[in-house]
Amino acid sequence: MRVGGERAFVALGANLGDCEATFSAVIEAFEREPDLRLIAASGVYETPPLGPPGQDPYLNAVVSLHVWLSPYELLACLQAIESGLGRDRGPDAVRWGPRAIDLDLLFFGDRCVTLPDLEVPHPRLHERAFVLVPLADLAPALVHPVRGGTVEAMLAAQEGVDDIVPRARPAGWPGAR
Ligand code: A4P
Ligand code: MG
Repeated sequence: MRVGGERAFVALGANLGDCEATFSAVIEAFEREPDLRLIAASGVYETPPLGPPGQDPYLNAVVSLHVWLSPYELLACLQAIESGLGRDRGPDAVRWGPRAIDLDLLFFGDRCVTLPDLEVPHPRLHERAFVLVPLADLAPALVHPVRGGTVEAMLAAQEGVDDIVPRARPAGWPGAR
């Protein structure tokens, strides 16, 4: 049995193309990675878009992983999966605009990372119901290492939670464990 490693939480978001198929493909991609293991997956939710107007609703979910990678290596792995699934990061890509898939690293153990292209915990997770609702499926008692509150407490402070609707799990989507 492999020892060591860290527990990480990753948020999935998508609102372009066949988002359910994309979510299934993310799970398959994680299962192919030699240096991580999928531990659990939240429910899948339809959420109102945050960002520029005129976007379709998003599908959102969170998974927990056990990883034998550094935070930076995990980010590179997430970005490679995004690219493989058609994520456009070109100069025309709009911040908070529609995307085929967005994989955000929420937590990496209780580590705090501040690099030019990686901040962990994710700097906006505490203000996003579309992250906190699925995260609370997996880890309601998890404590934010910088802010100090639990996921459940951060969720209780959010508006718009009632607009987040559970969806049927896509094909191949794991059960919450
Ligand atoms: N980066 C830094 N820290 C991290 C981290 N912890 N995880 C850097 C992932 N990436 C991190 O990200 C821009 C850069 O952030 C990356 O190159 C990486 O080096 P991006 O994914 O290219 O850009 P973005 O997603 O447009 O920007 P941002 O600020 O990450 O946006 P968010 O916070 O991901 O929001 N509405 C709903 N309902 N559901 C959603 O999922 N998502 C967004 C995007 C907007 N509205 C949404 C949703
Ligand atoms: Mg992002």
